[in-house]
Amino acid sequence: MRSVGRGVAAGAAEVDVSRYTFPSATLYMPAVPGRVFIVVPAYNEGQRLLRVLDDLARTPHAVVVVDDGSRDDTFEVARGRGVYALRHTINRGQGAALQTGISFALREGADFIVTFDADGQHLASELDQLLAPVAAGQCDVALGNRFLSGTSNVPPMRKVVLHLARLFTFLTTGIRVGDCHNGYRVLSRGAASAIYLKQDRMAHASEIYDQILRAKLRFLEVPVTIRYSDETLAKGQRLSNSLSVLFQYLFGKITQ
Ligand SMILES: Nc1nc2c(ncn2[C@@H]2O[C@H](COP(=O)(O)OP(=O)(O)O)[C@@H](O)[C@H]2O)c(=O)[nH]1
Ligand SMILES: [Mg+2]
Repeated sequence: MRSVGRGVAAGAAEVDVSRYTFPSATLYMPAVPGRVFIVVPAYNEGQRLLRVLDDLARTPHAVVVVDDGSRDDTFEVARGRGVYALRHTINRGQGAALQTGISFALREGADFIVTFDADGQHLASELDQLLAPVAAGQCDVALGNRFLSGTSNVPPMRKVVLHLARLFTFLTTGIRVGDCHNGYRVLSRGAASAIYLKQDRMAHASEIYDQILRAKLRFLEVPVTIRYSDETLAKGQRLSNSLSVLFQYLFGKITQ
């Protein structure tokens, strides 16, 4: 989207670049009022991460990969792509990887923080529609919802797990969210500063709603596509994990 040349891209603002190298060129920037950092938690994603970074390279935003102690070449893939590459020396879980990336992005001056999975289930082409309401100040947090889009091929068993998770989140936090285990989100700087994930593993997905409520953050749900393939189904979360996530969440609440 960042391009040097003639013609006006839709929704883009013209920037005077006469002080840059090519005095006659015009630079078009996307209409996001601030710096966007895309945080990508990654655990043993190797070649899948490579494809995700190619997809994200089409956006003009900074990318932060947090390798969560992978045993494969995930870290080398990230480093080879010239993105920010952080590494946990041991596997700590998706919640911890997200918090590491969010803290880093805040420290680097991010105005908006996107969370984006490393396994190819999210589409970079849908980022602008998630960013728009946060950039326009309509909400502090935009949450992806795969059930609003009609373009996600969610397998029936996954639907059951996700609806149980939704019920659980409603019973424990009172918050009504249609797709509470969706990792595609955008946070304003203020929202990201108000949230601190202490649940290292998957229970952070419920914990984040406690914090959204406590900090009185305004949220909106935005339709997104979640792509399922044999590869992602073989490695993703299953019903059998749900009990352990439930236990982690309740244990975290008691001990916090
Ligand atoms: N499963 C798992 N994923 C992790 C971990 N740390 C980071 N991640 C990343 O978190 C994202 C979501 O994980 P995934 O297992 O695909 O969950 P699902 O898409 O919700 O079924 C992926 O980008 C993973 O690479 C971890 O310890 N376990
Ligand atoms: Mg996944």
